Formats: sequence, structure tokens, C-alpha cells
Amino acid sequence: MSDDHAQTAISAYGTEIGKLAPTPNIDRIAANGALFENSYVTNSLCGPSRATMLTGQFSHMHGFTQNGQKFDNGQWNWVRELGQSGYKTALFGKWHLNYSPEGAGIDDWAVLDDQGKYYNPDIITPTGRSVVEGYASDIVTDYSIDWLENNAGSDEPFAILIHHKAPHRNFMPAIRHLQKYIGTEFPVPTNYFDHYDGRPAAAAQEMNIYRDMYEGHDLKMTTEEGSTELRFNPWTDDFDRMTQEQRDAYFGALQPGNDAMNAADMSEREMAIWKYQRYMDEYLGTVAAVDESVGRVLDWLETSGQADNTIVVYTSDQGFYLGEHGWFDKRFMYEESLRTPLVMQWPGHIAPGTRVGVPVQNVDYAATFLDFAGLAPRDSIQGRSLREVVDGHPPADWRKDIYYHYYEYPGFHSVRAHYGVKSGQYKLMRYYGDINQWEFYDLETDPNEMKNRIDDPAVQGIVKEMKARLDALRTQYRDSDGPSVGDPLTAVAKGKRDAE
Ligand code: SGN
Ligand code: CA
Repeated sequence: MSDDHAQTAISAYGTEIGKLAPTPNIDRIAANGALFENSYVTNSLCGPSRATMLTGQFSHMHGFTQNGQKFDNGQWNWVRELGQSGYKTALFGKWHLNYSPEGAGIDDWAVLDDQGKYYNPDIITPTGRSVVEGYASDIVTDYSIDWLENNAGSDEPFAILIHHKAPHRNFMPAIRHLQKYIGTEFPVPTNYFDHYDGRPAAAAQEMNIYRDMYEGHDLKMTTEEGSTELRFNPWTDDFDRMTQEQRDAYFGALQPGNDAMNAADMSEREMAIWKYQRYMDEYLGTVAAVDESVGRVLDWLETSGQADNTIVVYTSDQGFYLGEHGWFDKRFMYEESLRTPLVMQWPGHIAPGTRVGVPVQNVDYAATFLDFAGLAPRDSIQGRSLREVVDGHPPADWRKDIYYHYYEYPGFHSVRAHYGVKSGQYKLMRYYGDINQWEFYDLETDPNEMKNRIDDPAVQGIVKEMKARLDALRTQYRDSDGPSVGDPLTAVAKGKRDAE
């Protein structure tokens, strides 16, 4: 698993970016097995997603609705269950549900501290914390291969979770990948200069590339030609912890681009596009190391003889914006962050080249792993096993609708709380709190979600039907957080009611 990896940045998904920045090793999994064309999260944020994958429950059930909360490591999770059934279990990389996975029932672990650092990260193990010199994605892979060497070579079953920090902010590639995409022109999304008409919550966000990205910390822009001084860089630790050699190599590679940018007399629009290109160079540079990591693990499985009897899954904790609507980050129920990559191989069980079209969600993983391991299903799980789905015979009553609920507001990037339903080509969303607003999209005619048609008389029939579906999903999944679907609460009325 990676952190914040957009589907659009994986070549197996057939995207324009994928053509310019291919991911051959992630694609190997898709070629050996299945690619899920409609794979979604339930709450597009790190902690809640991870808790959902572990427990098979929506955020309101496992209780971890927003980052920064403390996940109860004692609750049921599929990794512990596999451990109790004779599997050796391990976790390397980002946990982010708590300080450490202590108590979650995982045999061996070494995790990054919180979000983790790209260079020379702090690593926490059961015996304490230390700084490990090197690049995070390589370190996580080294630990993982080492563990596999020592634990996975025999006939005993194992489960390993390899959780990269990349490509999460602040997007720092390994030295060897710094030049990889410099000079590549990435296609600027058609809605990069979105004005958010009719979408007040989209207008109120703080995750715009050309307005909110930190010019020093995120984009590594210098103050003037010839200078190495960074522009706005509120958290210096990411760069300060690098060795002099790493820093020289890193900033040396970016200096020509920075100098040219400072020397040029760019309009605001040209600068916004320059920032987009720099963002892509850096983000996709970090993806390159993740892809190499996947390749190393697949190679290990193949050469050790374990590949034929091992299920390999690649996913992310959510999707990400690569300039669509002008954004980075995630959180919104719009497509780019609602979608998450999912590919899976299991030789002899999943036919090579399988494409799964039905909607699946990360709430399905726990049920799937129990089922694949031959363990009994569990009542507390709200998702469903993907076994028949990957076999190409989804059960007749497979879900048609997916349910989504985002909570973290006030919070980083100022995305209002909202819930919603996606059903085929239609999407209905409701923001609640200080912005109270419904949105409705027909993705067939408006795939970029630019035209909120909630008040369009022509679609009132389907809006009504979608509201009923949303209401049914909230009942089915037992979500009573936020206003009920029938509650006509407006921002003003709510303020009044709170005052009473
Ligand atoms: C950090 C990032 C945010 C990001 C959150 C959540 N800022 O706070 O941009 O939205 O993590 O990300 S940073 O400059 O400190 O990196 S998540 O993947 O953990 O949910
Ligand atoms: Ca994330």
C-alpha cells in the first residue's frame, strides 16, 4: 500500500499520466491478476481509510472518523485474526492510527513516526525509536524483504503489510529519481482553473496548487535566481534532517529549474502551470520508488518459489488530485479522491488480465482476506468478500451504490463534512455544517463534476430516487452521524437551533 496514490498515476489504469510516467511493476500485478476499474474509499483520508481496511467497517463503526484520533488497537482486525490462525504477520512503514501498532496483534513491525519522513526517517519498533539513514521507500522495502527472507521461505503461511509513505506530501523523490520527469510536459487538467461556480464547498477549500501549496516546502522553489534560499517552508525538518550530500544532490538537481523560473517573467497563469509541472515531477518521482519496491517484492516471491501460493494486493489509502479542480490533496467525494487503486494477483485463482467493473470499496478488504484464507466470515464486517467478483461472477445482489462520509472539519485544507452516494452514472452529495448544500452530478455528461445540477428541474426525478438510496444506505450501514437525509437543515436554521 502507498499513501495518496491517485489511480490516474498508474499506467495499468490506461491514463494519460500513466503513459508519461509508467508503473511497470504495479502493472505486473494487474497483468497477472485483476484490476478493479471501480474501486472506491469510504472516507478519503489516511487514518479512517486504514481503520476501515483493518476492520471491514465504515468510519462511524470503527470510530476513527478523522486523523489525529486514537484508534483502538484492541478492536478486531483481519491481521490479528490471520495471526491467530497460524499466519506469521508483519507490518513495515506507515501506520498513522496511533503512535505504534502495539496491541493490534501484529507479530513483527517497524513503523514510520506518524506521517513519516522521506529522508533518514525515524523508525519505531517494539524496542524504541531510531533514525535510519536512507530513503523511506527503500528502507521500508529493505525491512520487508529482510522479513520475508527470514519468515516466508517455508511452508508456513504469512501476511505482510508494506505501507509506503510515498507519494504523500511533501513529495520528495529519491536522489536517483530526481531528474526522471524534469522536462516532461504533463497535460494540464482541463479544469485546472476551475471557478467552482455552484459548488460553495469546493470554492471554500484550501488545497489549491497555485494558491495553497507551500512554495518552499512542497514545490522547493527558491527566492531568486542564483539563490538556494527556499520560499515558504514552515516545517524545516524534512530538509534539515538530510545529510549534506543528500541536500546537495537534491537541491542541485532542482536549481536549474528554479533559476529559470526566477529569471522568467511569468504571468500568474504561467506560474500556476509551472507549479503544476513541478508538482508532477516531484509526485511522480516518488511513485517511481514505490513501483520499484513492488518490483522487488514480486521478484522475491518469484525467485523464492512463493509467488504461486501468495496473494499480492496493491492499493492506496485513498486517491489524490493531480491538478483537477486546481487541487492537490483528497477528502472530497469527487472522483479523483473517491477512487483508489486496487490490483490483485493470485496465480491459479484469479485469471490473468481480469478486469472487474462492479463497484468495490476498501470496506471489502477484511472480508476478502478472511475468505481467501479460508476463515469464517464475521458479523461485524460491513463489506463483502471480493472472491466471486474476481471470479467474474458477482453475486446477483452485489451493491449498486457506494456510500461515502467525510468528517474532518474544521481541519487541514478546510473541506466541509459531507456524505453521499454514487450509483452508476449519478452522484449525490450533501455538505453539512457551516455550508449546507446538496450537489448532484451526471458523470456521463459531466465526468469532471463541474456542473452541480441539484436545482435543475430536468433531473428532479433521479435526485429524489438518489436521496432515497442515500437514506437506505445510511440505515443499512447504521450511520446516524450528520443530519438525516430528510432533515432540511440550512446553515442559518442550524445556527438558530444550536443557539436554542
Ligand atoms: C498532512 C499534510 C496535509 C494532509 C494531511 C493528511 N500536510 O497534514 O496536506 O492532508 O497530512 O494526509 S503536510 O504538509 O504536513 O504534509 S493523510 O494522508 O495522512 O490523511
Ligand atoms: Ca493518505
